Amino acid sequence: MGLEQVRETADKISSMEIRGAGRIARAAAEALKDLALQSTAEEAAGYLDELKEAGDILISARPTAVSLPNAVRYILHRVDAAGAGDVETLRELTVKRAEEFIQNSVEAVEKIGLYGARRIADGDTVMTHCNSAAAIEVIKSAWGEGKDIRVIASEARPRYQGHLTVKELAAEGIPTTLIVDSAVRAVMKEVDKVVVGADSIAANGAVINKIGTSQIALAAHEARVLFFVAAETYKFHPETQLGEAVEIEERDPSEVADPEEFEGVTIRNPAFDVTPSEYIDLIITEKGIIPPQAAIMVIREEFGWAVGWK
Ligand code: RUB
Repeated sequence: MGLEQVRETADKISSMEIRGAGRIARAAAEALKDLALQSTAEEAAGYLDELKEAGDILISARPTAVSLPNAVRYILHRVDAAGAGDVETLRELTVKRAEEFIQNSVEAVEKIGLYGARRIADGDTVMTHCNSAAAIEVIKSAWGEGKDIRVIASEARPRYQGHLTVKELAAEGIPTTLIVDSAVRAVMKEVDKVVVGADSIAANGAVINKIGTSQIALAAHEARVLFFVAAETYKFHPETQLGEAVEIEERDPSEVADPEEFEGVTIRNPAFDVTPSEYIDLIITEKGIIPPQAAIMVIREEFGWAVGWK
């Protein structure tokens, strides 16, 4: 119990049973809440050590989505800042902050849907990539407002998260087309807007998202198609303002092809890529729609306290 259950959540995140930056963040918050409820620590110091160890375990599950450390930090910083207290007080605070993070996260996605839908016009063809709850919320929200839209979604090899996306959109009755990732440029002339999610957003406005996103941005730029990113403010990466680079996860080659069938061949599987800010028109957050150049302001406002804080 306790840390064991935290390790189980971390394993589910690494294996992608729990995936997508927002879901990962909420799962981490839930795991810290459960740990708080189960902890048998008798002293505040022991309790805090256990909580921090759990935080480290969760953070090391996947490296690219900053939502994961940001969720852990949101809770731990506030519990830590409460200073010395008895275990019961710290336990209650942990539960309260974890629930608060989860609720804020759910509401943030709803707001992003609402604000983002204002940028989708009746008759638009919208392209999306991978499976982003925030991007999908924008599309569903526009459809819910009665806009006659259609979606083109790329499959997102090697894990095919695009399949989840097309099923979810088709279930809403939205006209949806599935394409292979390499068909993106060929169909871009039919597209009015691209909406994708984010795993991390750097201080310079660059967006880190599922591998293939930057190629889509390039094709959109060439075709003068608007490129939107839908992302909660906890996807902004505080350490990037101090020059830290976002780590791009390289997953197991066997997700791409069976290495035994390709003797002597190096198979690589980078899971994310970086889209520079010049290819991004807008970032839709729950606090408003901003140009990518304003990313630094979001980081200062949301995470001013976080720099230098573990
Ligand atoms: C998922 C992915 C999503 C972002 C945003 O990658 O790149 O676009 O995480 O998703 P993976 P959301 O499947 O490897 O986790 O908007 O749901 O947070």
